[in-house]
This record gives sequence, C-alpha cells and structure tokens, in this order.
Amino acid sequence: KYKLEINGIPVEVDPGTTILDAAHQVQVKIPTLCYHPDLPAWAACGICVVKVEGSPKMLRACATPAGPGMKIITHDPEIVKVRRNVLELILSTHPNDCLQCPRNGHCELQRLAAEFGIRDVKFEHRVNEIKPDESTPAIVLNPEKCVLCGRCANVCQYQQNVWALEFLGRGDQTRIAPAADVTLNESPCIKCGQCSAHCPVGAIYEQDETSKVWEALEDPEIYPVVQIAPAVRVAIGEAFGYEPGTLLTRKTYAALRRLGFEAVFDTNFGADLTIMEEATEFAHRLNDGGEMPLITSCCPAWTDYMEKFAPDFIDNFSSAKSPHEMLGVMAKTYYAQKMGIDPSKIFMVSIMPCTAKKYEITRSDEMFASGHQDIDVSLTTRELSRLIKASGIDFVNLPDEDCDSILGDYSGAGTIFGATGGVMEAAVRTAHHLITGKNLPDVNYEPVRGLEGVKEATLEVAGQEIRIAVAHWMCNIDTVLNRVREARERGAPSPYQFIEVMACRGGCVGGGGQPYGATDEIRAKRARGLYRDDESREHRCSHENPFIQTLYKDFLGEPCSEKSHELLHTEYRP
Ligand code: HC0
Ligand code: SF4
Ligand code: SF4
Repeated sequence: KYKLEINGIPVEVDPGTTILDAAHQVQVKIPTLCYHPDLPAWAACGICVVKVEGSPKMLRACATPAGPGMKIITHDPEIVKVRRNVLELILSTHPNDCLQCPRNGHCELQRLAAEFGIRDVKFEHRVNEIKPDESTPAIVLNPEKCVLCGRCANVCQYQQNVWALEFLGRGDQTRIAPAADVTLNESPCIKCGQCSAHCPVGAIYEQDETSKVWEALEDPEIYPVVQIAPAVRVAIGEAFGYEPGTLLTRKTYAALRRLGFEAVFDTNFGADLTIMEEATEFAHRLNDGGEMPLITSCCPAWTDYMEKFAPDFIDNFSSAKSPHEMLGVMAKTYYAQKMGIDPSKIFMVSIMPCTAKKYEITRSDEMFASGHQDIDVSLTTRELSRLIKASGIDFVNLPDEDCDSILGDYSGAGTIFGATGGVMEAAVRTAHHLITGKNLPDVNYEPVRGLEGVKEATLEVAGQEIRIAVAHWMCNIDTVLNRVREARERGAPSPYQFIEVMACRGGCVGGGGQPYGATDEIRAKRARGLYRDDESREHRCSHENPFIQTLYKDFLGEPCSEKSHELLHTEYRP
C-alpha cells in the first residue's frame, strides 16, 4: 500500500490507484466531465486537474496514479480558476438552449456550471451548427451539443466492439460522427444505446416517443395497453430517489393505470412464454441432433450485431421472438378475442430498459403477426419516468396495484430475464423439466449469475452433459463465438450446446435506456432486486405459470405448434 496525503488528509491506497479514486476514499470530490467509471481515463477535458507538491504543472487526477509520499491539493483558488476556464471554453461552443434539451436537469455540464456558479461566459459564444442525425428509430445524435469527451466513441468501439462512432475533422471543426461520415442508420450501429447512456450531455439520446403515447392515451377511439420489461421495475425508482434495485413492480402498474392505460400487462409473462418456446426448441435440437449450439435471440442489439458481424451463426439463433413481441401478438389476438375488442384499436406500448427495442418493433414482417404492428411504441425507462413526472403522479406515495393477470402474472423465471444469465437460468429450469419430467432439485442456478463477462457451466440432464455459455457486453461475445468457430473448423462438436448473449453490460439491467449514471455497483444492485423478486414468487419456473398453461390449453395448443410458429417465431437474415 502507498501512503500519501490529499488536502492534508492521510490516505493509503493500492498501487495503480488514480488520484481521483484516492480522493474518493477520503470523501474528496474532484470534478470530472470526460471521465466515466466504466471506461479507461482519456484525460480529454482537463477539469480534474490537481496540484502535486514538487510537480511544476497541474496533473489530471483521472489519469495520474497516486504515488507514495505524494502531497496532493485538489482545491485552491488557482485550481478552481483553471477548471472554471475549461468549463467556460466548453460553454462558449455549447448551445445554451437548456430548456429544449432532452438532458435538461440530468446534464453533467449543466450541473458543473451550476456548481461553479457560472452565469455568464467571458468568451465569445459560437456554436458549430450541425444538423442532428435522426436516421435510426432508436437514437438521435446531435453533434452540436457534443463536448468531445470521447465517452461514446470509447463505449461503441471498445466496450460494444461496433466502431460506429468516431471523431471527424480537426481543431475547432472536430465533431463526433458515424465512421466514414455516413448516417447512423447506414453505419454498423446496433442501436444498443450505450452511447446515450454514457454521454454526459444532450448530444446522444433516445428517439423521444412520449408524444405518440400521450396522443394514444387521449384518443377515445383507441384502447391503450402497456407492458413493463423485467429490468424496468428495479431501476425506475432511481428517477424518484429510491436506491437502485428497489423492486417497484406494483407501484409502476399503479402509475400506468393512472396514466390511462386500459390494461397493464407484464413482459415477464412474455418471458415465461419465450421460455416455453425456446426450451422446447432446445429439447428438440438436443434430441433430434439439430444445429448446435442454440443461441438466445431476445436482445435486439445482439440480433442486429449477429446479422451484421456474425451471419455464420444465423442457423444457431433461436427463432423464438423476444418476450415483449410475444406479449404484443398475444394482446392483439388472444386477449382481443377473449375481451371482444377490435385488435386494430389496441395500442400496445412496451416500457423497456432498451433503445434497440424501438428498432426491433418494425424490423421484419414477423413483427406484424397479429395483422397489425404488434408493438406500437417502445419507450425507455427514462421516457416512462418523464411521462409519470409530466402527469403529476406522486409516484413515491402511490399504492401498490395488480396487473391484468391474463397476460401479466409471471413466474420467478420470467423476472430474472433482466439480468445477465437470467434467460439461461430460466431456460434451464424448464428444459430440465421438459427432458426429465422433473424440476431441478434446486432451481437456483448460480454458475450463470454475476457480472463476469463470460460465464460457463456444465449441467447434467438425464445423463447428458449440457455445456452452457453466457456472455454480456458485446466486447465479450467474440470470445465465445470464436470457440465455436474453432471447433467447426476442426470438424469437432460445438464446445457449447446453449449460449445466452445480451448486448449491454450486466444484461438489460444495464440497458441503454435505463436511468443515467449506471456503474457496475448499480447494475449489481438492480440484478439483486430481480433475484429477490424471483425468490418471492409462488412459481419459480415458466412451465408452472397457470396463466401460461391456460394460454396453451385455450389458444396456442403446444409449444412450437403450428400456431405458435405463426405467431411467436421469427427469422434472421444476413
Ligand atoms: Fe430485456 Fe427481454 S429481458 S430483452 O433484457 O428476453 O429490453 O428487462 O424486456 O423482450 O423479458 C430488455 C429486460 C426485456 C424482452 C424480456 C428478453
Ligand atoms: Fe455504438 Fe451502440 Fe451507440 Fe450505436 S447505439 S453508436 S452501436 S454505442
Ligand atoms: Fe462525449 Fe456525448 Fe460528445 Fe460522445 S456525443 S463525445 S459522449 S459529449
């Protein structure tokens, strides 16, 4: 351990600790802008400068290791003046239309300006006028607002392995743009939204579709219904002052009813349905020697990635649609028939932790399986919190309410979908039952839980060894795919039979549409919230959900039946 002093306070740190982290340890907050705890320090902005006794120049706390014996000053009038200057320079090229900005109230630049008491900027105000790129249905890029922090490019290139964003131009013409200066839609972007979750300002954000939802809610001709994704319930509270991971399922149902939705469903029910189809598909492949491994396909950023970068795995993809799509079709067929509602009047809104779901809902003809667009609008968790706030609902003091059980009551397996490993765990619970006729002795399948990038496990089912891999956060996916490719080249059997992939770090709990400020600590807390939900459910396995059993009995027949195929399955194309 190194011993040093920060503002006269002694501190002991491990070698390699940055000055920024050492300061955190003794409750000293050094302001930052380009730095993000998920990413390696890039030292672009210069706001975190500090003085180190004996060093002639100020050093950047985010990128300088704390050394033994250092005497560090983090705040004095001279340092504050330098930081102010940096901020004023950034503000001099930044549009000052905060009122119209999607990040108003959540902007790191706005917060810093307020903390430094900046009301006026001494430099001339000149903004590079660049039109926003609205070419994708998922995210908007508005380079005019960009502060050149580099977070989005780092996330896109190194964390997501997509390389859709980079800096173009030089000097004061430098701007963030899709590589080769094409539109985002023409770029390899997979719409994961991680850039929007990491941008400190309003330069990248989700396509805001709240006004479409307001219109539907006000139209007397329309029957608006809604569903919430697994990961929303453990993160929405962050917008209302709750600890990350607080389980707020039933308050969210109540808020949605007050907003005016006629029926409130739960994507977790859709997740149970996905498991019935996917586990059956797995059992068929296993027994009939089908294409192995089976790879989960419920993450639309991942399917987009696969179609663009790994089309050699198309035959491995599960054809089962994602849970919210399945729920959308069921609402416009089964539910509509049962309730005697004209499906063309039903307006289905999905509340998702995700920006890519905005793209998924029109990605192919199969997303219109009910004869209508199965999901009309997909909102992010952030958009839902804005809807709730704008409608004057006192979320914190809402009573708990129930959802509409028919497409709402869910098993514990459905809820853990929102955490990396959860889809696999849910699938294992039901696949084991399908193959052996018995539930696992312990349904808690720990080897697939946690934030490690690649998790592997071997499960014994009826004397057969099933090898499993779970990968999340796109930079980890190639490791797993390459192991399968190597085996293919050697003509050897696949090293895995079943693979789960989620594009975002931590799975959907870390989705690109979740409340701002996620770190691994926060992702882990959100995941723990889902596992607590799982433990508290009466049924822990999808096949035990009585409403799922009724749905098959009354409407679908068997899992993977002809009707299921027509409504609940899709295809992938290179
Ligand atoms: Fe997910 Fe989903 S679990 S992708 O991560 O599979 O977005 O939460 O809603 O559809 O259920 C996101 C989360 C979902 C879907 C489910 C899956
Ligand atoms: Fe890159 Fe994802 Fe952003 Fe697209 S949405 S630019 S893939 S980080
Ligand atoms: Fe940073 Fe946002 Fe600009 Fe990307 S778009 S460089 S995250 S300010």
